[in-house]
This record gives sequence, C-alpha cells and structure tokens, in this order.
Amino acid sequence: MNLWKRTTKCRPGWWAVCLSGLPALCLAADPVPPPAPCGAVPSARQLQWHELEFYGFIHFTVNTFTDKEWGYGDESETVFNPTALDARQWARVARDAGMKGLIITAKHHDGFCLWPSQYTQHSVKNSPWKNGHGDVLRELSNACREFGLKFGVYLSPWDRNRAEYSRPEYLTYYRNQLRELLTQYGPIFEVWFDGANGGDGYYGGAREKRRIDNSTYYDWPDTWSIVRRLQPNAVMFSDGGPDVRWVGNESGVAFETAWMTINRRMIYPGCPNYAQYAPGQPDGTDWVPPEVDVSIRPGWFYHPSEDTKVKSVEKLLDIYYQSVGRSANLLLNVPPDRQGLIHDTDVARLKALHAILAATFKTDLARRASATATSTRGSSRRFAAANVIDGNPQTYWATDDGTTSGSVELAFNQPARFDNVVIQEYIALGQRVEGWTLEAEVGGQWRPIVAGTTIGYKHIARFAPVATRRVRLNITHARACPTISTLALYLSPQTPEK
Ligand code: FUL
Repeated sequence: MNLWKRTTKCRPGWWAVCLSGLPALCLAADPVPPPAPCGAVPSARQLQWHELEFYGFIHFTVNTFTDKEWGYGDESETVFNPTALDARQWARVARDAGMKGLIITAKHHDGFCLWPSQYTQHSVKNSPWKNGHGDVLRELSNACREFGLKFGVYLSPWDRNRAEYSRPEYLTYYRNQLRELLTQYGPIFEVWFDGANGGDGYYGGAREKRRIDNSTYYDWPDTWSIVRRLQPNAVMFSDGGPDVRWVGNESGVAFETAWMTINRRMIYPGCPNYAQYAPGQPDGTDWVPPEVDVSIRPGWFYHPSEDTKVKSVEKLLDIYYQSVGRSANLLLNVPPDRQGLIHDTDVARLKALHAILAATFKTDLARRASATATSTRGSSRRFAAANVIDGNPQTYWATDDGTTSGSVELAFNQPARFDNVVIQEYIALGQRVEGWTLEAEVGGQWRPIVAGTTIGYKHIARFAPVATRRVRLNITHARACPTISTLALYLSPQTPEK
C-alpha cells in the first residue's frame, strides 16, 4: 500500500499522509523555502572557478630569448632554445605555492606557437629545442595533471606574424589553432582572450600598421561557441567575459567595492572605455567575476635585468589580500627564464608567501564559538546562524525576505585572539551585501574592528589583533535578504620581513 503521496489537497511543498479510511493528514516537508535568487547568478562552471582563487600565469616565448615584452612577429624560430626546460619544475613550484592551476601563453602577440601547430611553420617545430620535436603544451599539461593542477591556455588574438591578420581568413586560422589547443591537451579550465592590439607588425613580411575594429573583427560569439562545444567546463576570460572579466589593471588590485555582475553586452575585448565597467555593476545583467592578472616581476616575460626586481613577499601578500580578499581570483605570472626554469628568487618568494598564507588560514577560531542571529529566515534551523561557522560553504544564514540587515554574533568560552576575518556570501543565490561591520566586545563595550561594502564570493580583511569573547558581524545594507555562508576568524603569524 502506498501511504505517502502528493495530493491536490495540500499546498505546494507539503505532503499528504493517507491511511485508508482516515482523512488525509498534511505534513510540511519544506515549509521555509530558500530565498529567491538576487539578480544574475553564477553558472556551475563559474562556481567551480571561484573556488580556485589562486593560480599561475606562464609567459614564455621567443621574447624570453630576445629580451622583449612584445615580439614584432619577425623573430626567427631558431631563437627559441631553452637549455633545460622542465615543465615539472613549473608545476611543482606552482603547487608548492598553493596555486590551483597554470595558464600558459600558447601563442603571444608575436605569433610563435609553443606547440607544433599544423597551421603554421612559426612554432617550436622549427626551433632547435629538442630538434624541433618538442611541445611545451604537451609537457606542461602532463605536468599539471601529475601535480594536481588545472591547465589553461592563452591564445593571443593579435598575431603580428601572420600575413592574413586583419582579414577574415585570419579568423579561420585563429579558430583552427584554438581547436588544436582544446582537443589535444586534455581538460582546459580557462581560455584567456587578450584585448591588446598595438597595430604594427611583421604580418608575413608586410611590416606595416594594421587596424581592426575590436568590436566586430573577431566575431567573438562564434569563437566562444567553439570553446563551449569542445570544453564545456572551461571559463573564458576577456575584458567582457563571457565568464570572467579583467579587473582593469595589471598591478594586482581589485576593487574594494566589487560587483560580480556586469552588463556584458556593453563590453568586448579591447573596448576603449573599459575602466568604467571594471568594478562591476550592481544591477549587471550577467555574472562575470573579476580576475587579477599581475606579474611577480615588472615584465610579463623573463628579463635577466629584472632578477633583482622580483616582488617582495610583503608586496605579494598585499596583492593576495587585494585580489582574493576582494572576491577576485588571482592570476600571478611567474615567467620561466632562458633555461626554461623558474628562477630561484621567484621560487623562494612564492614559497615564503605560501608559508604565511598556510599558517594564517590554518585554524579557523570561529569553529569554537556558538552563533546566534538577530533574526533567522522563518525561524528555520536550515538558515540558522550556526551555518556560518560549520565549515560548509553550502549552508548559510539567511533572514526573511525584506529583512536586509541583521547581525550574527559569535560567543566564545575562552577569549579568542584574531587579526583576520573571512566572510563569504552564498553566491549561488546572487550577490547581495552592500555594507557590513565587524565589532568585538572589549571591556564590556562593543567596539568597531573593521567595516566594508561588498562581500561576494569571499572578503578577507586584516586588522590589529583583537582578543574577545564576543564578536559580531553586522550586515548593514543588502540588495535582498543576506545569505552568509562563512564567518571565519584567524590569527596570522608575524608580519613578514620585506
Ligand atoms: C596584455 C599583453 O599585452 C601582455 O603582454 C600580457 O600578456 C598581459 C597578460 O596581457 O594585454
């Protein structure tokens, strides 16, 4: 006999228990529904991308050997000759730095291909490296798999070597190359579309300036559809997405007030007024979160003269807090040298950075507290304050619809000492918070510790150490009822030396 069945006599979300001969009894299965999404929300591939947080960029090509940042396109393939290239070293260094993946310049603006593309002679196959039998992409994709890293590719749309550049035939060439990258090297987590175009170049010997209209020439939707079809889990980066957007600078700084959403149709790679869109737009029609690309050295490519200019650990730490700590992913460039190895200085800095981050975020002190809230959605345990300290990003504290402010208070049995707070929104339902403050009870009085505007996927703030038995997060403004998945507290080791 089927005792449990849905009947029209019950409201949606309620279940009827029907025992023969007795009137139906309605039981609430889920009386408090979750909040409706607020604005644009992330796709599944974007949610996975957010969790990566920190990964590396590898700029490597003929420029490494000619000491340039932008090759003209007339470089001989014979200049590419790393003497000890070891992609496993790159992957090991990245993994030991806490990076979750590597993105490589498969082709930079000079047009030289690090893999033996069948569509051009301008590649590793005509270089002395491994007598023309090498493939940097093969070596790096294998190394990434071995070291548990994701693998991504940068394929410069601007190509100063190619004769057809600026004509429609070039797009066929570009897309053929993209297909090679997307089908021959296993899963790709991110495809990086650069917006730069300086105009002049070799262009198969023409040696002239060529102008293209960035808004129409590349016909991006067509190229994007190739990526979607061949690598459905890959996110695509460019000034305007479609999945991940440029933060608008190359100095390692995301916006303090950062919206994950933009009006995507207004933007295209290389669009001239991009600066106005870079912080995101609270009413944006699409979820296109920011990525911070920055180099550990002044240049993107390796130059011996910059061996003494590698960013300090303190600077790298600032960059981490100003990117990952502001709901952006960090893409940190570490360029291999002419041997094909990451330089010892860069390796040492990355190691030191990782040691500090690992020590800082090792023990979440909030897990020892008990949590209460000023109000809880439908008074339901499913949306209780305790969810912010359960270590599970899938559970969250929420208030009733229309309640756009409120506080979560943590109480400790023993005073807790901390100098970092990590706050996360449950972004699967959109970005909501516009203002928050953190307070601690010190000497019987609530005192401000730190305040901010947006949160998004993750916000991290540093402050002078505080010791307290009571701390509270106040959501002061939100676009809809807040959904907070994490409130974590940490104590960092000593401030690093410069
Ligand atoms: C820029 C390029 O012009 C630089 O050379 C570098 O690749 C950087 C990541 O993007 O647009």
